[in-house]
Amino acid sequence: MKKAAILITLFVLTLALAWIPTNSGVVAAPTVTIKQISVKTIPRVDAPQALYISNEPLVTGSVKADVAIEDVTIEVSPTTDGFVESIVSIHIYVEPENATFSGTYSIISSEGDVIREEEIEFEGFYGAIWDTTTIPDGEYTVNVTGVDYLGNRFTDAVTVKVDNTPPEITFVTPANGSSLLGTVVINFTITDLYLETEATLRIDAVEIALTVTSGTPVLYTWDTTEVGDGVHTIVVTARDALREASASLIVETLNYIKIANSALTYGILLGLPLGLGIGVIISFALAKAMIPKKLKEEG
Ligand SMILES: [Ca+2]
Repeated sequence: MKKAAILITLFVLTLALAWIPTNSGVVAAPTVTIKQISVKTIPRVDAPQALYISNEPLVTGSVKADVAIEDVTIEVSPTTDGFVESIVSIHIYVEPENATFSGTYSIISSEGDVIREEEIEFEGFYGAIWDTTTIPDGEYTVNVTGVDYLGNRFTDAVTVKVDNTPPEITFVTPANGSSLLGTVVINFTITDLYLETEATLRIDAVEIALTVTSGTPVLYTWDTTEVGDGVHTIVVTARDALREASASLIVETLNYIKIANSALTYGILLGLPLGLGIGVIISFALAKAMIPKKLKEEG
């Protein structure tokens, strides 16, 4: 019916243009150019078309044909195991690629907050940029919903985890720069929304594997007498899905210096009286030996 209506319209237009007289009474040849006719109700047409009323083409032009959509796909990239960070791309594809899609795409948090919602109409491909640094880390779903010219409804969605924050490591004990003796507790906490459970504690070159939970204190008992006196480095390394983070302390152990100092102190404390005692005995012995000799000389 619509096709017939278009043909009738073109025919009436032809008659109207033919009816216009010129000053000389001669009917001028009409020049009509229609650059584009959008025919939305005819069956699928894949190539430019010409409309004919008689043997000669009266009007010509391209007929843009709408094409039924077969599928719609939405993608977020780049992703790593479903995680995204920083600035990412949102790509929406329709198949076939010359089909026109009209609808919306949206980004919704796991709590239901609508982060973004935009009306879109495109043919084949649509691209957008998403800066994830402006929103909290968490799970988000990117949706696309729309229709083709036949009213067929299409939707697709992809869920990603946004993680722009490296693990945060906080030491409680020992204090950075402190001097340590004997057994001490290395106490620290790691926090991250998507913390990997495997972490590492390293004391100088010795690595200790730990299982950690975000926000739960980690206590490691360290016998500092097992290492020599001097400066030591304590490093904690933790990971989330996208990166690794470390924090370190520098401490000094003084066990053997302390022992040596103690020995020296005890030696002095014991040695002084002992020395004095021996000195006194020697003094008496000398005096005893010298006094009779002196008396004999005087006698
Ligand atoms: Ca993280």
